[in-house]
Amino acid sequence: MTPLSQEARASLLAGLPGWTAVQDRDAIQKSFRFADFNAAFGFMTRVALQADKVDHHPEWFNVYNRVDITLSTHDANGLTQRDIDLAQFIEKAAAGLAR
Ligand code: H2B
Repeated sequence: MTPLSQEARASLLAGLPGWTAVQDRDAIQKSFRFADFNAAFGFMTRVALQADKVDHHPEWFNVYNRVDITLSTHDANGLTQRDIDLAQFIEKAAAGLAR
C-alpha cells in the first residue's frame, strides 16, 4: 500500500465533506458530535468492529458526545486508500447520528 498521489487525494477528499488534511503529517481528520455519550459510543462501537474486520484502525479521542478521528496508514507512513475506505464507512456510520 503506497500513499495517495496529490491528485488522487484531492478528488477523494472532495467526496468526504468535513475531512481535512492534518498539519505536519500525512493524515486526515474530522470531529464528530452526537446527542450524548450513548450515541457517540454506539458510533465508536460500529467503527471499531469495522476497523477490526478490515485490520485498519483509527486514531481517536472521545470526550462525552465528541469523537475526534485521525486516519493515516502507519505501515505506509501516510494517507492511503485504506484511510479513504474507512472514512467512507465512518461517514455512513455517523449519518443520521451525528449532529
Ligand atoms: N491501522 C492503521 N491505521 N494503519 C496501519 O498501518 C495498520 C492499522 N496496520 N491497523 C495494521 C493494523 C497492522 O499493524 C497489523 C499487524 O495488520
